[in-house]
Amino acid sequence: MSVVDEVAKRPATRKPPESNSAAKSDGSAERARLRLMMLIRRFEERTVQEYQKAGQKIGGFCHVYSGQEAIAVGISAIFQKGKDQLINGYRCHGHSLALGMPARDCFAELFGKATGCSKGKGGSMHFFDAEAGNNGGHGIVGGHIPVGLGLAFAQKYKNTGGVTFCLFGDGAINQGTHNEALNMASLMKAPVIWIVENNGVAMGTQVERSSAEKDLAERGSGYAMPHYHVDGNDVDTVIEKFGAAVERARKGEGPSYIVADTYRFRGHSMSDAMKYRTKDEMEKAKLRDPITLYEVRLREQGLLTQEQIDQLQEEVSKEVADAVAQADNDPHPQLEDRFDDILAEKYPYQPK
Ligand SMILES: Cc1ncc(C[n+]2csc(CCOP(=O)(O)OP(=O)(O)O)c2C)c(N)n1
Repeated sequence: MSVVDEVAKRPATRKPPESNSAAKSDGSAERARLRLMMLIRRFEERTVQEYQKAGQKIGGFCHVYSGQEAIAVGISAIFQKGKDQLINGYRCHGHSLALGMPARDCFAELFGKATGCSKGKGGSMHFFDAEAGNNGGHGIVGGHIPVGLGLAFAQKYKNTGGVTFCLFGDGAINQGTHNEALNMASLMKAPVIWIVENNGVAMGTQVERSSAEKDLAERGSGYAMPHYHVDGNDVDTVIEKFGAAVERARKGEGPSYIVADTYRFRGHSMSDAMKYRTKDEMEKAKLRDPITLYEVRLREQGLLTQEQIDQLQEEVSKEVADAVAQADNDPHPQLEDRFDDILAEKYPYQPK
């Protein structure tokens, strides 16, 4: 029996939230969300293939997002462009696609091309789109958390009505930056949503071995802010629960701390053989695949047929294949431009 059939057999664990209910919907938003999750998955699986090609087509570290798609897509459903901000760690492909970055700009960045979103100089960990409010991926674990606070402080100071989504992994919550930023955010009532993407493991270290307090949401209680877990594999739940935190922040009531429990299907980065995971654990995780769960739900609600789902899959595969072909044909940056955009001012050490 296929995983899809097996998931379909199981009783629904929850009803979709009211605000998102099929009765009130013509299904177009739900179909778009499923398509976006599929696009991210296909993008990531193709990234793995491209990374493994000879000739170092993709240089440096590369961390894929397969399995965590419901979080990025849920955020994109409530993110207000032109108003809200997002900042992330290094596992940043999914959020960038979800906020509308074209797959071609992403592949071009991975391939080090001048047409990439960071002009080919950032690579996998530095997908950026300032205009879209995407303040990008950051490689130092926990390093971007205070920057997220700064974005939120600016929103409050300038009274923009926007909120900041600041995402980080379970491995980042033991950094000192996390403590300082949460404390200040609460004192300032900054409009920030702290989001722990808890995939249970930091590189190969299980969360039980790195955090003394096993209930990660409890971290928020020490800073007097609402704190809770959500099922990070259920896109409807993400929209509902993150949406509540966003409303609170927009009303000036301050930050929230949300732990989105999820799973990553691939290794930490490309060089990870995942020896810390058992076959049994992986098999169980497949039954909670966010894309399969949503496909089953939309089929049950009569919003999509299996044929239409297959059609969506074909569409995203083509979109990804076309993006790779375009990025392959794009030029590399010019040698004389190599020091541009490194610093806001002119790079002082430029060789003559
Ligand atoms: C300050 C710092 N220490 C160590 C590293 C090496 N490192 C890179 S990723 C990582 C694990 C982070 O895991 P987590 O925050 O859970 O994110 P996930 O990969 O699960 O998304 C570590 C220790 C780093 N990049 N920065």
